Amino acid sequence: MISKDSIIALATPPGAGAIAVIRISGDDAIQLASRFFKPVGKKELLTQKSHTIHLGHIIENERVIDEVLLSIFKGPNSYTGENVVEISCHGSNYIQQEIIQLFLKNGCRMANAGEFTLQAFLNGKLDLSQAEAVADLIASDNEASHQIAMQQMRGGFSNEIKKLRDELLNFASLIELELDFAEEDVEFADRSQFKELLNRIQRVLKRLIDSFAVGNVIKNGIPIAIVGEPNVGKSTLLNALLNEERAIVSDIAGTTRDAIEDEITIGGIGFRFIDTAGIRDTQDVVENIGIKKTFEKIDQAQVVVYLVDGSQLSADNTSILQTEIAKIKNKYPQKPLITIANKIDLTDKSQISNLKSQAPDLFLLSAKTGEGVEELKSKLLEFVNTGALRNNDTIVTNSRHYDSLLKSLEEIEKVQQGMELGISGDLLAIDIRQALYHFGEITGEISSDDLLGNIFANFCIGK
Ligand SMILES: Nc1nc2c(ncn2[C@@H]2O[C@H](COP(=O)(O)OP(=O)(O)OP(=O)(O)O)[C@@H](O)[C@H]2O)c(=O)[nH]1
Ligand SMILES: [Mg+2]
Repeated sequence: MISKDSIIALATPPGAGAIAVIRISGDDAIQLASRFFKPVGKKELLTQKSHTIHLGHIIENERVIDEVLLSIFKGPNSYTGENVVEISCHGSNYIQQEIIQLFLKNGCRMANAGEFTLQAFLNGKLDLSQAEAVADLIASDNEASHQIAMQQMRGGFSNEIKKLRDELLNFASLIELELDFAEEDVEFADRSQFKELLNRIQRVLKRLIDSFAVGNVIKNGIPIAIVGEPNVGKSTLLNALLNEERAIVSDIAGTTRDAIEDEITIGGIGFRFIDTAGIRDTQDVVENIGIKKTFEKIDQAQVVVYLVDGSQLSADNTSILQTEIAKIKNKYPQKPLITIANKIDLTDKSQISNLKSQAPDLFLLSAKTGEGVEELKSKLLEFVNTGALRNNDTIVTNSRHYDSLLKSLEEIEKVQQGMELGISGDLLAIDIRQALYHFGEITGEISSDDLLGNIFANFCIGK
């Protein structure tokens, strides 16, 4: 997988811009650049120090392509660990392409997606989970996902895993050593210390595994389903939350048939709102498919917003409302539920105060005028359990890591059971090795070309 070619790619987004950055990495990167770069100053590029920037021109056969700033980073003190050159040129498509073509004609090859970061991993600049965090960081579009990616990139997560792996490795070697002295019946590995370590590892693994539930929703946006009977104003509420005419609104019951989703950021956290088909008994085949989908969306949602038409509610039918709510609550006992009376702009004052005393949990708003929509956003934020985030705990967002953590836990629990049953050291050692293997998968101490190919294929070119 390691190639000795110098690789080149545009590091900034494709298209015209004020400037563009072209990156070259490889042993020959600086040598190559010096052939086509004429510095404004006297000193040759090859004699310049690492981590310096130089003004000059990119010249092909006497033709000046552009005036550029060229930065050099000498390996191993560079992003990839190899020699790296970054050319900041003017951001015209034409200039970008001319410069890239020039280097391609002269010994560089086009970088694959994520290849710079792959090199960094192969050269030990980052471990695998840190490299993956680089992609997450680039993809993060809100404060919460940014914070998690930053923490992972700094190695918070892998340091924790590596430390435990080292301790476990230490015990594994002691137990394996005992096997060499089987006749003498010696015990190098202190069993009570080992039990204590296993318990500690189990606790950490469980915490990390649990954090995935939070991590996953933060990365993908917390799903909130907006449900209720037809015409109560679900689509109007979606539009009000998104501040955009996203869904069709009409006074015809059964307007929305397919679930409509979109994301916004509230208080630094991404939310994904799902407008659904109104729930009712109907003969319409298409509408029924939509209603079936509504229940699927409730299943997937983190919070359910149940909407009723407040102007149709009178003090004596709040009991009907309560039974409706009870139905949903019974069906989804674990789901946080917010019940909303919409259209309070049509509801008269005395009725509003009536509702407030009859059903104190009822949230009152008008999707049409926007009254109460901001308060709803704050309430949604409260509902989201981001305690872990606030505490700055490590949060797992990557399903590959999640998978390896589950497998590690399974093996650790096998070792624990084995210890309880007093199984022989050689059997114990096998399970410990398995656990170590899954730990190593996370940080990349254990990796295959297939796995690396998969991970880095999801990166942008130039990173
Ligand atoms: N006055 C008033 N009218 C509203 C309010 N919210 C929605 N409406 C109106 O109620 C009607 C139905 O709104 P929709 O948003 O389409 O209702 P829905 O719940 O999505 O309906 P379905 O998609 O059919 O299930 C439309 O005429 C809206 O303009 C509100 O807060 N006040
Ligand atoms: Mg609708």
